[in-house]
Amino acid sequence: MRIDKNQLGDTNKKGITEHNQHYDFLGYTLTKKGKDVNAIVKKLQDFQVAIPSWALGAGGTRFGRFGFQGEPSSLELKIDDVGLIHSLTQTAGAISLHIPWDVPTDYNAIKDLANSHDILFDAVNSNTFQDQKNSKESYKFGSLSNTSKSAREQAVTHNIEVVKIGEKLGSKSLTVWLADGSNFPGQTNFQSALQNTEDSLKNIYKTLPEDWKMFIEYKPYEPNFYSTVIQDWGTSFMLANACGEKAYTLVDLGHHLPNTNIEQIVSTLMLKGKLGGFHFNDSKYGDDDLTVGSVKPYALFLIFNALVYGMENNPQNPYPAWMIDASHNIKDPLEDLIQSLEAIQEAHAKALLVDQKLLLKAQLNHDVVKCQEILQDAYRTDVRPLLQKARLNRGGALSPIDAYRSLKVRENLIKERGANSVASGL
Ligand code: RM4
Ligand code: MN
Ligand code: MN
Repeated sequence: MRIDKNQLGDTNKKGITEHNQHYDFLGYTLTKKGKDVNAIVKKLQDFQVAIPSWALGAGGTRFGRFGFQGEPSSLELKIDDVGLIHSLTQTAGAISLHIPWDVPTDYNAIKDLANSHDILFDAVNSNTFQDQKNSKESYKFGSLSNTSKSAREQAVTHNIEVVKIGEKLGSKSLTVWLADGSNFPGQTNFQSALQNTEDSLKNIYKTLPEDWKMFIEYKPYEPNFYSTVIQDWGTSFMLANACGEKAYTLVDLGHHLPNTNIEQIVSTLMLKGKLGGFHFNDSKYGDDDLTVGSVKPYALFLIFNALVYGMENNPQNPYPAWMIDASHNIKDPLEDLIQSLEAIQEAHAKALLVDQKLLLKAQLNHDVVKCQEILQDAYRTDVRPLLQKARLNRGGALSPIDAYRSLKVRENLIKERGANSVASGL
């Protein structure tokens, strides 16, 4: 199934008068406050978030998985699904492949398909957290950090192969997330695990094409529950520095212990020019992979405030690669992703409203109350008409979820693919 712009025109008609009224009123208020509304809408239009190829089917936990009918059972169908999300939201203009879950067979055909949906290939992700069929070495006790040289070499070779796959698709970055760590005190020697990881990463790094970046992800725990080799941003930052200027830290929102000040981490990394990639999700307890903005929307806004500040003030930092990294246990994955994209753009738009000049003035005057007022004034603004405008300008849906339902997308997918088709991945 594909959604064409005419179909959207019809569904958009329903709410357009109300939208225009809301947009005009908001535009008037924001202009009075000195905001350039068109420039903000343009920034929202340009902001594109990659959808990971593993997020289009139902996720699950180790206690079970409840399938979702009409799941995409091939890479081609996954790209079609991203195409559907993109045509509705106009914010999902990229896909991030996970290797070996989604290895293309016919590269030209895959590129043409993505192109027909206006979708680019973002970072490619390696996987050394599972053993693949017929692989010589096991990652049970680690991959890049393994005490066995030949296990480390296998993991390095896999990463190099992932880059080769990405090159054929036009990707420009490799994301390395390691599950390496230990489950019990004494199981591992922290120093040699870290040293092995650094050496392995350097071996991957030195084969990286000139115009590529390597993103090093961190995570405090899971799947190992006593220690993780790259447990925090500091370790990732250190390893990225050890590798060189094309290596960066990747921040995944779910990879922090509760109450960590993520906006401060973002600021530190951007000041140092080392924030390369960003994974969106939300959580209550840990790496819960919940819909973005569903639990802590204010925290997301504060993080976006740091991101927007960094994008405006830190030319030393590259434009980060954005990706949603969530798992959908009970929702229709496509609806869930649409909700996440909406929450991302909402936090982004609110951050764009923060009056940075006034905030700086209040900070210099140590006017703490005013500082909070400035942030909360932006946060309390209902920016949804701006998001709608950005989508409409690009030919998307006024309300993506309503359109998804009224066009009966899932019903159509079930008809096309059958009730029992299952997506590969998580
Ligand atoms: C990890 C991490 C990675 C993702 C895998 C599937 O927790 O977030 O980015 O590739 O999950
Ligand atoms: Mn991640
Ligand atoms: Mn994760």
